[in-house]
Amino acid sequence: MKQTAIAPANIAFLKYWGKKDERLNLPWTDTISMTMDRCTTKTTVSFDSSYKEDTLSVSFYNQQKSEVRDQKKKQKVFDLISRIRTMAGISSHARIVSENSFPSDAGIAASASAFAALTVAGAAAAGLHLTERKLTLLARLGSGSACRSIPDGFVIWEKGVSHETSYAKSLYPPSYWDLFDLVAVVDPGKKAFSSTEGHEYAPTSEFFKERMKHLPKRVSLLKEALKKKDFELLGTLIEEEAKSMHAIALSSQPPIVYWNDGTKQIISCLLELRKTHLLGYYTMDAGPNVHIICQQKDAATITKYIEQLDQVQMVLTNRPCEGARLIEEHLF
Ligand code: 2P0
Repeated sequence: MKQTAIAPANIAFLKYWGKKDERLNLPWTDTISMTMDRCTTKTTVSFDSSYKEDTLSVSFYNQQKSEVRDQKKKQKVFDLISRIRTMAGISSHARIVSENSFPSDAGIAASASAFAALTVAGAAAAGLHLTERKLTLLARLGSGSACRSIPDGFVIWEKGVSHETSYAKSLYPPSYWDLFDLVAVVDPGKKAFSSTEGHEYAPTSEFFKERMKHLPKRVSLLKEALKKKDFELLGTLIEEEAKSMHAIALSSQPPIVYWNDGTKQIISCLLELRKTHLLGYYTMDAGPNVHIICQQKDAATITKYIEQLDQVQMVLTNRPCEGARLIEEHLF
């Protein structure tokens, strides 16, 4: 059977950085994120006895479809498909075709949206009827952050203590709060260290244990900020968390420096704007691009300022959205 799903990327307010269990992608802390409507992956999966092997092709916005050359990533996709096959008790091979809504040179990690869409389409194509919670467990095995792209809007990934207990769920629907994530792209290039390497090195930082001490309090304050819609508290926590994660990366062995001149230029600009009560708070993933979290009323003005910076190549405007879901339109 053939099924297609669409899934958004997500931006972590509280970060997954370091794995308690590398095989199961179990995080050390609960993490909290927001889905991103402008950055999505659409994936069609079909299982058919006429296929001789599993195949995968991927395309980005405005580009031709191509084979995935990164063998490790490809293997992770096929591993997830094999797991789905086993769960469904089928033996046919799969054809997987995937399309990203954002340009490949935007420097935005596609693994969260990609594995979320693959999980939802793959499970349905194999005839499985899984709960949202079970889908998040499966997506997590493909890529940790992908579990947060299955539920809607504002999402928590409970760290859990085992495969069954490390799942994601929605805290609030997308319409709960008019927040924006303006992604200021400063470097579209491939990063020197993958997230998976960053996770592996994180515990070597002398500050890792210190970070662990602060996380439970930050998790509860962040939940509080969301509950009360306290934007200044939310922004302050988001920035504290981004600095904490990047301090770990910088001080790990080997050290990882994700920031570049553009990152610093944007942070300086946001701090200047804050003096004029224009509130945009920064966070970065495993790369130099800056996600600016702001309220709807300020999004256009902040975008105008950020677009004028010489290091900024483009700004992608995202709002919270529904999580991964099946759609009718197939890619082949
Ligand atoms: C996060 N990141 O919470 C953190 C912040 C990047 C920076 O989760 O090895 O692609 O596939 O489980 O999920 C990116 O790491 O890692 C990530 P794997 P993943 O969003």
